[in-house]
Amino acid sequence: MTSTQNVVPSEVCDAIRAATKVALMGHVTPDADCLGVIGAMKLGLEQLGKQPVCAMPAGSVNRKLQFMVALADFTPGTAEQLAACDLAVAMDTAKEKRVNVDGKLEALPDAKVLNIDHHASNTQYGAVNWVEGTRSSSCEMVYEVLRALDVEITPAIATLLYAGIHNDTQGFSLSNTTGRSLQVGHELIEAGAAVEDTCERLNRSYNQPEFQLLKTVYANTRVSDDGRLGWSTCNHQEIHGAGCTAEDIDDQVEIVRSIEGVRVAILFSEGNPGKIRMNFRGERGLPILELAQQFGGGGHNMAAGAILDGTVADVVGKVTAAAAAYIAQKT
Ligand SMILES: [Mn+2]
Repeated sequence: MTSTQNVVPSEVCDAIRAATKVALMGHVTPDADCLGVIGAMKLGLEQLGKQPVCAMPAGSVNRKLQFMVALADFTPGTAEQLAACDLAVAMDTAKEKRVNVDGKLEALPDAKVLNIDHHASNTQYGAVNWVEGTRSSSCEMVYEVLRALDVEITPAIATLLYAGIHNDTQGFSLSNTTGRSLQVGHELIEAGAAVEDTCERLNRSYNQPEFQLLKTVYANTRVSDDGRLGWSTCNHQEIHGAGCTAEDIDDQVEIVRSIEGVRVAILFSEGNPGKIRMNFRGERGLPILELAQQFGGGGHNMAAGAILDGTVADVVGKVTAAAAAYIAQKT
């Protein structure tokens, strides 16, 4: 451990130091960044003698990411345990309504809310907020917090945080990769992060249903005549027919963005009947957050999401028209 940066607001550390029972929560449809912060914070707070309670409504973690739950060794807290917390740390979650807790923050009436996040669109819903839209990941921020609290970065903590940074930067390959994210990655490896095993689990461990779904996303990919808009779809039948669920959809939008010339990539998925989820990605310097916000969504400048009611065909028609107009306006 070499570098320390005095970047964490003192209120963040003060809120954690003052707490006893701490609820740890991320966003619905948890990804590796979300599980990384929950797991690393859980292990770190135990070192400090706190009683962390992880919020994770049953069944919300997909198969591929179960290893992170095992690594952090947590069982989801009960409603009673969550309600007894005096601090709620919401991480990687841009809006209060995206918090992955049954009953949302009202389920924790006595808890002060600490909001730690790297989404530019974060609504600052905490009593204490540390939001930095230029950070690669929430894991990078929680690393700074744990260092500021003098937590020992064990191999398990390092692995959890590395997984989140790796995933949110697509292996340190996206525009959110900064010198600091590489430096934190370096320090996590020095602390014993299991890089090869983790990245194999994240990127090279599809089971047959997940691989089948990839084939569907490839087959359904379309590109606009000018080559700047790409999209794909997977409807309810295709997802469940492959043996997958709504939780298994997220990174497949990378297939669409990988096409040369595509500036906006969208994946439309119907994990739950009539609810069309959209994953938006901006490529080659074109941000898509404003586009996602046209449909009530949110996220990052270059990666965002939204959900609309309807059929896949209706939503695709409406959203691709808006996306084409958006590209014409912005480029
Ligand atoms: Mn994230």
